[in-house]
Amino acid sequence: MSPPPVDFFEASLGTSDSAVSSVLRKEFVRQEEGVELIASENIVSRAVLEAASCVLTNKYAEGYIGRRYYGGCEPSDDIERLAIERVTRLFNCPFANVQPHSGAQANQAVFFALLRPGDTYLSLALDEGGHLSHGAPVNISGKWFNPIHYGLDKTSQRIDYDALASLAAEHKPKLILAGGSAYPRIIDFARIGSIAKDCGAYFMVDMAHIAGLVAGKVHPSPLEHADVVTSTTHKTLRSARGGLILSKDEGIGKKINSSVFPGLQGGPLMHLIAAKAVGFGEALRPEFADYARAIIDNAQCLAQTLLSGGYRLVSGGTDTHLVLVDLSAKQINGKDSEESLERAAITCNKNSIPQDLQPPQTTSGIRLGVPAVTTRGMGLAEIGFIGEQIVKVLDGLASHGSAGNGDIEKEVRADIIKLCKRFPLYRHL
Ligand code: DSN
Repeated sequence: MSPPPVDFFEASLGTSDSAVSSVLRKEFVRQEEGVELIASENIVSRAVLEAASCVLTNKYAEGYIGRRYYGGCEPSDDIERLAIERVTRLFNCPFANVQPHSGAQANQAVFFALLRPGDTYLSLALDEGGHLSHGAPVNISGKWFNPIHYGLDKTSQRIDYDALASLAAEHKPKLILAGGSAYPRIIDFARIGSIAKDCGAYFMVDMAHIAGLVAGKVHPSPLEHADVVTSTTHKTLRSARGGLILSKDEGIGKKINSSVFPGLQGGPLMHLIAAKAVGFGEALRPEFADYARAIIDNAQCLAQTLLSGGYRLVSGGTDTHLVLVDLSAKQINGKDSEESLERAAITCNKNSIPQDLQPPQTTSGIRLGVPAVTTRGMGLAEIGFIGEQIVKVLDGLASHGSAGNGDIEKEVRADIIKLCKRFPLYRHL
């Protein structure tokens, strides 16, 4: 006998599709019971989560406010207007495009607006903290353009600005790109902006990782110096998953708009623009600055705990939300460390370190970030405890070989789950 038909408009996901629903339940438990240290992840509010699954998922709204290619777009216009008004206020600039589906697409849109195929630009090398979409050979940004990479000073492991200036003088790039995904230090935007000016290049900053720190005013803003700034919206900024482009120059803004649509994308994801608007609204509230400050304090605490436990950090520490642990002296690699920590309910990612001798699938480092645990309300006591557990697990790996020390992993896992129970996530789920 076939099962009774479900009520299309009323049946919950659990009733309508138990297969998907049970996997989502598993993911919720994974998020709630574990410590999330992936530096690019965070946990959104219930309000952002609700908006992300709102009725705008049903709507096509190709075009821009007041200039759509479909009827019925008045609420979409209202939502996009709210998102733009909030985010331009948050970052104090006149132009925003909130339609990019992701940070990589936001970067593509800037390249499409300001560069021609084959043009030269400078960016931070991927294995020194940069990003795939900043000119990696496998990415469109590396295949269709001519990226020249600057890197870090070998001793300080901070950006070598003198070498960057020499590269700019030598190659006369059309654009200089700053920002990355595993660089733990404040970037000197003023210095790179002036190098760009000297060689007549656009200055672009990808602030995806630090956007929430900038919004919370605990990190310098690139907008004072850059012609164009891209970001994701879901990392430290803690809004819905997606991308964003900002500029203080309305002329560049016009080019960016045509580049995003119709240049690269079709219909904007209006439900996610609604959710971005909610997140931007949260970031405008005074308590967001407290959260941003707590991220810095927690990252410093994690760095200190790992250093005290005998682990080396790239550049010796952090100014931001993340630390990059150099495991090479311990004879363990990033892949085994990521896996061993995951068995202990601590999630992070393997990451190349400068001059890494291991391939990217193995790496000699792990990247750890504190935005998600900070959002949960964990403070210095909890972060210190988590840092000690990481040291225990990694020491276990160093003494037991790549399979790790199962007893320690089990013991840490139990303690981490106990800790996480004190910081519950969404109670309505
Ligand atoms: N995947 C993001 C990160 O982890 O940094 C960047 O795209």
